[in-house]
Amino acid sequence: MLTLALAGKPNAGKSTFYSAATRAEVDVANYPFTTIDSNRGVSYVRTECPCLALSERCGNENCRNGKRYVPVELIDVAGLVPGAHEGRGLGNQFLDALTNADAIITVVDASGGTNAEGEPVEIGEYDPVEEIDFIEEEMDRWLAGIIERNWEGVERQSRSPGFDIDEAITDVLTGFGASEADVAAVLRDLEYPENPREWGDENREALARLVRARTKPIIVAANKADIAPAENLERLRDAGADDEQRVIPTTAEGELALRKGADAGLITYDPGDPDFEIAGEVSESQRTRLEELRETMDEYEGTGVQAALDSAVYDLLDHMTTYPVQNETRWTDGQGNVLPDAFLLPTDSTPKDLAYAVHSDIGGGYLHAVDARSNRRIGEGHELAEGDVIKIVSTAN
Ligand SMILES: Nc1nc2c(ncn2[C@@H]2O[C@H](COP(=O)(O)OP(=O)(O)O)[C@@H](O)[C@H]2O)c(=O)[nH]1
Ligand SMILES: [Mg+2]
Repeated sequence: MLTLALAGKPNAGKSTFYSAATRAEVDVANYPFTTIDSNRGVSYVRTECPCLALSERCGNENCRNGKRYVPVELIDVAGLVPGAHEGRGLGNQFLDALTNADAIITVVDASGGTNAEGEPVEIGEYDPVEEIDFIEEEMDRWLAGIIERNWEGVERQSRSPGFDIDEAITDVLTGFGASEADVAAVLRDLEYPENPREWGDENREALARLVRARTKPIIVAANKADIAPAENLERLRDAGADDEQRVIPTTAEGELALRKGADAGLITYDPGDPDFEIAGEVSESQRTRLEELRETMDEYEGTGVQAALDSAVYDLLDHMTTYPVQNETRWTDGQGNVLPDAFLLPTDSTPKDLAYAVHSDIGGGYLHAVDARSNRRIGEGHELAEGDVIKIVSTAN
């Protein structure tokens, strides 16, 4: 499963985002509880279910009237303060948790109502643009520290014949989730001395920055959008645009309220909807709060929480949703369940990649695949697309 980690300074709203995003909304049969442990849970990205093309909705537990929710893992990690890479605050605990992440959602307090340490200040007093930079920098410097501490080993290896710098650096970085292909790609973009003994801090820092950017890309949730000065959100977006970084206004608190309200039957709302409807008996004060929230949602096309998750997976990580089936006419598995599974794969994946994602035996015995929408056989090099429904023919099924 893809893993997203929530990063940010204390009080930015990470835990609120996490609670909202991991709340059991859809029946999660395969995951008895959405929380794996205190800070690791199952969340969902939302996409259009292919069943919209059928005469009836699929009835899958993760599909709500054509809104398909596909599981991803979400980690809520300790707050990050300036100096975390040197072990300040819960820095190391935070940074170690990153190791498992495919992408990072940096939650910033867009209201500017908390300083760099997360302590309350007047709304608008702290500049959240600084927050984006310092959090990224803490991660980069932490990784540079790991490289630095292991550099002696690289130097030692360089004395033996057949030394390969890509391999040696990969050894140092595998624990961080970087593959040899990642390291090779990064080293291609980097100018560095051939002899590891001639590397300086600046070389290791540049390496760390590129490896982090490649293996832990960041998307920014500009949180507390409900109370943030509009000007802050604009500046955050501008700053993001300069760095080619996606910035999505969110109100985690609003999303949590909506999910609780929907669970209690007070409102109708599916995560990611741009709006909600009041369906039950609400008090005057609840109504006022909801109407205020609606204004924020009107402005930002929803609460942004689902949008941030979706954008992390579909845009930042460049993934798509594919649906393996056994019966290409009915789009079912062997038990007659319609569109039983959804797999998130990189957008350049082929039917064979999907076969391997389903099971290594299915991949190993891959013969060919059929596009269930067109009922045509597709070639081995064919790249799948979002929403593809695919029958895999394999010696293993
Ligand atoms: N106004 C507003 N407050 C929020 C929002 N998200 C979180 N908060 C509040 O910010 C404070 C810190 O939130 P928390 O999730 O504990 O932050 P964390 O330290 O980053 O995990 C709490 O009082 C939350 O209720 C939001 O979207 N809007
Ligand atoms: Mg927290």
